[in-house]
Amino acid sequence: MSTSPEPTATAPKLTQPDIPDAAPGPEAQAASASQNQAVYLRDYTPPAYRIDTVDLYVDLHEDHALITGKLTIQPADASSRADLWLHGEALELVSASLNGERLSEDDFRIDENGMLVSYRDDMAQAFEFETVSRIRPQDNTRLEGLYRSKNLFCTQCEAEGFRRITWFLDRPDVMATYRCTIEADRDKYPVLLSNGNLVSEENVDGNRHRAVWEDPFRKPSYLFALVAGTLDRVEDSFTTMSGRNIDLHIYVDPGNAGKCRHALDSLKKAMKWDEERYGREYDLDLFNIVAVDDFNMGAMENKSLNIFNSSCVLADPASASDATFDRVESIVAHEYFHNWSGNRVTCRDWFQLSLKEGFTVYRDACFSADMHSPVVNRIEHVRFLRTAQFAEDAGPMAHAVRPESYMEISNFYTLTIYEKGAEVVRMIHLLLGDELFRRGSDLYFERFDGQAVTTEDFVACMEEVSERDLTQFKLWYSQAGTPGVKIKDRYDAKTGEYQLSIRQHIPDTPGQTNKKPMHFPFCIGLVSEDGKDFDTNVDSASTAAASFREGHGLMIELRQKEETVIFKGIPHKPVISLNRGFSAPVRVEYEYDTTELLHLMQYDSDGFNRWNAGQILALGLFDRVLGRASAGDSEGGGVVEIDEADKGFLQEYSSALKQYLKPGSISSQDPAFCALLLQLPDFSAWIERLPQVDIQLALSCYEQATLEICKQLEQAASQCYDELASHPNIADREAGAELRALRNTCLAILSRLPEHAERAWQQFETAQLMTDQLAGFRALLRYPRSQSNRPEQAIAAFEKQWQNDGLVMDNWFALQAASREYGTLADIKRLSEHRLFSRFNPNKLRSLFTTFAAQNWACFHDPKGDSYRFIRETIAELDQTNPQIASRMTTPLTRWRKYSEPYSSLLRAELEALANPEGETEISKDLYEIVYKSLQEANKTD
Ligand code: B3K
Ligand code: ZN
Repeated sequence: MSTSPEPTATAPKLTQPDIPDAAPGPEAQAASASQNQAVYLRDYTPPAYRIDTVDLYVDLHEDHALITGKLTIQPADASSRADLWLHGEALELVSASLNGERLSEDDFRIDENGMLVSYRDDMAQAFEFETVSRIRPQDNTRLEGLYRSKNLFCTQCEAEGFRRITWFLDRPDVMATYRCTIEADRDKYPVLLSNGNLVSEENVDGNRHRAVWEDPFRKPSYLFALVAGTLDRVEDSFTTMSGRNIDLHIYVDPGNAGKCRHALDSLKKAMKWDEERYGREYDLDLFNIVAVDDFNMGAMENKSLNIFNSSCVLADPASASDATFDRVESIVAHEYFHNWSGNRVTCRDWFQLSLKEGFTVYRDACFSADMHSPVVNRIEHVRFLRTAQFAEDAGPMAHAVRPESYMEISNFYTLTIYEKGAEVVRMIHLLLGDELFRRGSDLYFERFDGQAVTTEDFVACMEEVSERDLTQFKLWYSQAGTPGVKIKDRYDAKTGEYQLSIRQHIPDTPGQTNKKPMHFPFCIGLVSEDGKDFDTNVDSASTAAASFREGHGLMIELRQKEETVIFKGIPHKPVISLNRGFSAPVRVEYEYDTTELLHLMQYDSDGFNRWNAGQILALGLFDRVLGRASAGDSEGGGVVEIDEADKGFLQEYSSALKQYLKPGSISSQDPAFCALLLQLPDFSAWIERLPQVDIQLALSCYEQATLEICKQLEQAASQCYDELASHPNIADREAGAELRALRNTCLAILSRLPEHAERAWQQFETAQLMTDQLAGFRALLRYPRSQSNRPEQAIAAFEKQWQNDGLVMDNWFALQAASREYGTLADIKRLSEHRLFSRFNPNKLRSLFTTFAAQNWACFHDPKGDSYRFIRETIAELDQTNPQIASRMTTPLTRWRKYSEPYSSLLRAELEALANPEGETEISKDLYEIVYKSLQEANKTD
């Protein structure tokens, strides 16, 4: 394959994408997206048949499983005489019968997407359709449908995995009640689980047993689940607001029962919170969670049988970091919240995915905010959104919160659907206020209970209760791209009038140009010289409506391309605090000077904007250093240095930061909030804002600028680090988490400086909690071999200590993969051969390869292109076993337009190589869509 840095000729497979302009015919429509065809929202038609009941018999054996699916079906319209389409992939049909009569091969047609049963008269009313098929869960490396994870059988059906278990109309608007019988060897698979209630269990011949489960709630097929294996069970219970007792069970690999307490506590907190905040009570008598090691994502909300990646359930203080504890809490809550936002009320089609995901992320974010610090939680969410979702919105995969089309729905479990979708719900909440939002969500849950609906239906409930017209607001669902909001201000000292001119702009994205202005809440404050907010009197000459929102201050509603807001009676020029609490997911552009930002950093009553002011200051420094290095201002050009003006800036900026390092301030301020203020923007957060970037030059500028800031903070950070060591709560898992966040931020600052390797080693070696051990390890991995042998010692010691704990070892792989010193391409290759690494385990693949490609800027973006080639070869290989993982791993390559030469052409060449595999190798639909879209000309409409 070509390794040339020059772009190769346009790839033939990509110039002829099989994307129809016209609506696909009914069969293709029913078949969803067949190979490389797009499905369009505009083509949605309701199914021709309903499936009312499903009776599954799953007979599990070591080398195959036999699935009998008995469906009661009826036509949606008895006069339609339509053929019956059923999805089915990788199924070997043994027999099919209709109303008890075995069908012959003339009665149906099978292709790689499913089966088309010819119409006959007894399909005009309810009929029974039964299939028997053979599948091979043991060979299912895609981890979709029914598969094996170690000695366990388990399922993952969302979005389109059920069709890999049995023939079915596998779309979310087909809702049925399910009965599932599982039969398996009694010794190997003592635990047999499915959705709903256990109806019976019995032994059968041949040392086998079976269990029958029934779920009384109608559900789409993507919520079906099944588990069979040897598992330990941890039990608890919850009493609902109406006094019902719910059994809570977590099933884990033998030996892990001691790591479930936190997940159980989180579940109970989530159940209570949903009752209090949304009036939603759990509806069955049993709630099960099963932890599995091989899982493509975090977790899955199957009705009453959530299946989790074990990394999102198991937590104990010695082996799980504080971040893991928080992640477990929020994912357990997220999946539980889906019981209403997703399961009881589900999506009509997959274009509506954000209906359940955006809303549920919003719900889990509010839950976590209530459990911990709201401001810290908000900053963490926004930091992630601005870095990763904004990048997605600016890249080739940009799509609306409700996309118009897709080839492979698995590619649309994106940050836009999840995180931006959550921001959209947050904005509705803000626009309506607490009371109306709650009335709107009550109406939504009550009106659509048991139905499969759309984002339009959700917004309509909000409109109805508030008597507001949200037509323009709904553009957030249909227009992709991050709006920019440019602000200019003018103060007139004579009249005391302060005027804001606000202009919004929504960038073009692939397939979408000339966008309309959006409607959104924009919270602002006018900060006076003494640091207090001015009482704001908005003049009636303003074009935007203004109102007050508890906790957010003044909320302006922007609707037009240009708006003017005038404030009266302002005695001196204020410092404007914009988009408080990140009230809208937009890019704000306003020319602040350093003094104003330092003022906001110190006084803004909005904690989010205090943090944000500090970030803008650091980003400004990075921009200036890069600007000079790129322009060659410094002698010889390309030289990265801090100039005299920056030195003054560094003094001022670091003394503002130092107030968060004063031990005295720790008792008066939230230490986790202080930690966030002290954390400089990530490299990726910085470059996301830049139009095009020379990666290695930008990286040098970033390293140099952060080093200078850290030097200024060294003494204060060192003192703060030492003093926190003796804080009485520092080693307490729960009460000490925020203190450790600050202390480990100090360590991260110090680890930029050569003198502190020993301190990092000390922490690493003596740590009792995983948070501290990992922070020490991460800090050590900054030190080059030439400076210290401690990092090598730590790598060996960590492996020795944790080699029997796969989840902890994921960190070991990931931290090395992200390190510029210990994550070189040679290291990555060596680690990929490590005895504890597995090419079939998604956690391991993400830890090593995805971390390398997405976070190791120094080693991945090697100007010779060797790392790019290695990752491309890895992706191509993985595409043959697990296309979902391969497709996700491709994201860093798709950003090729963002980088200057030679990186840009090198990345593009690798994408073209992916599109044109050698020989007979076929590329998956998952990977094809990503590669095709990222090579398509920017802004070309489909
Ligand atoms: N709904 C699942 C995600 C399914 C992803 C399928 N490729 C987890 C969640 O968002 O809760
Ligand atoms: Zn979800």
